[in-house]
Amino acid sequence: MNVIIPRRWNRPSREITPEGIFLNRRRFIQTMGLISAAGGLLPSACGAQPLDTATTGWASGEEDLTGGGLYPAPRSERFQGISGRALTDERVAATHNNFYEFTTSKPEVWRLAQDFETRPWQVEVAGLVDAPRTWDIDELERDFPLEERVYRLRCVEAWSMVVPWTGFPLRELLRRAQPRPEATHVRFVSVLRPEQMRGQRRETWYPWPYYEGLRLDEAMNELALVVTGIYGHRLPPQHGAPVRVIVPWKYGYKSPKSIVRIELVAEQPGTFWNDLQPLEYSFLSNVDPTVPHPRWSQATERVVGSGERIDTLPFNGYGEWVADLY
Ligand SMILES: Nc1nc2c(c(=O)[nH]1)N[C@H]1C(S)=C(S)[C@@H](COP(=O)(O)O)O[C@H]1N2
Ligand SMILES: [Mo]
Repeated sequence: MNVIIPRRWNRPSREITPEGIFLNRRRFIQTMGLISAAGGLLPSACGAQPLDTATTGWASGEEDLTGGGLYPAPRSERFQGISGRALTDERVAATHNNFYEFTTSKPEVWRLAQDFETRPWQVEVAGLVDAPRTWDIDELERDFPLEERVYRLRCVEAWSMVVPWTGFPLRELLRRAQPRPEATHVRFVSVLRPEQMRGQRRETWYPWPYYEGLRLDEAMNELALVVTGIYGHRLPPQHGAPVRVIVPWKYGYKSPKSIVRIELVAEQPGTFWNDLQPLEYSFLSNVDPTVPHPRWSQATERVVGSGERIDTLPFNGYGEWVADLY
C-alpha cells in the first residue's frame, strides 16, 4: 500500500511557475537590496539551484524545493487555473502574509518567520475517531498522493490572490482516522511556540495557539485541502509550514497555518477570531459579497499584485461545489 510512485516521471508539463516568476524574483531581490544585505550569501548558498531561495525565506535548499522528489506534484486536472485571473506572482504571495504568531504586519511576516523550525513536526489526529494517529510530517507528505491545485484566496480584509497549493483532500486524512458517528465538527490547532514566534511573545492578548474549526460535512467537501506545498515546492514558514489547511470558499482566516492537531468533536468548536470578535467573524465565514463586515464592504476585493479591484463572488467562486452545504 505504501509504494512510493516516482511522480516526476508522469508529471504533466507546468505552466504554473513560468519563467517570469524566477526573473521577477531576481529583480525583486536586487531591488530590495537583499543581496548586499545578506553579505554575499546568495551566490554561495544557492550554488547551482535554479531559484534564489536561500535569502528570501520562501524555500531553502534542495530538500525544501523538492521534498526528495515529491515536488512539484502533478497538477490537478480540475483546478489548473481560474479563467480570467492571473496566478499571483510568487514573490508577491510570499511577502504579503497574515500570520499573527509572528507579526500583524503583512510585509514583515516572511522575514520574521525565516528561522521557524518546521521539522521535525507531528500532527495529531484525535478526538471522536476509531483510529487516532500521530502523523510525522514526512509520513503525511508521502502517504497521501499530492496534487497541485490553483485556488482563489480571499482574505476578510478584502484583498485576494490566486495561489497554486500542493496537498491532498482533508477528507482522505479524516477517513483514515474513521470518525465516529457522533462526530459533527473538526477542530484545528496551530502550533504554540513563543520562543520562535515573536507575535506569540509580544501580542499576549491573543488567545494562543490559533485555532479554527469546520463542520464535518464542510471538512469532507472535496475542496478542503491539507496543504504542504505552494508554487511547486514545500511551504515556506510564512505560508504555514510544514502543514496547513486551505478552505477556499471561506475567508482566509478559516485556513489555519502550521497545525499540530486535528480533533473530531461533537459540538461546534470555538475559533480564534469568532471568540475574539463574534460580531465581525462568524463561525461559518463563507465568502459572501452581500454581507458586509461591520467596518467595510465585502462586495469587491483588491487583487494583490495588480491592485485591480474586482467583484467578490459568492463562496469565493466555489458555489458549484459547496452551495448545497448551506
Ligand atoms: N495560525 C494562523 N493561521 C492563519 C493566520 C494566522 O494569523 N495564524 N492568518 C489567516 C489569514 S487572516 C489569512 S488571509 C491566511 C493567509 O495565508 P497566506 O499568508 O499563506 O496567504 O492565513 C490564515 N491562517
Ligand atoms: Mo485573512
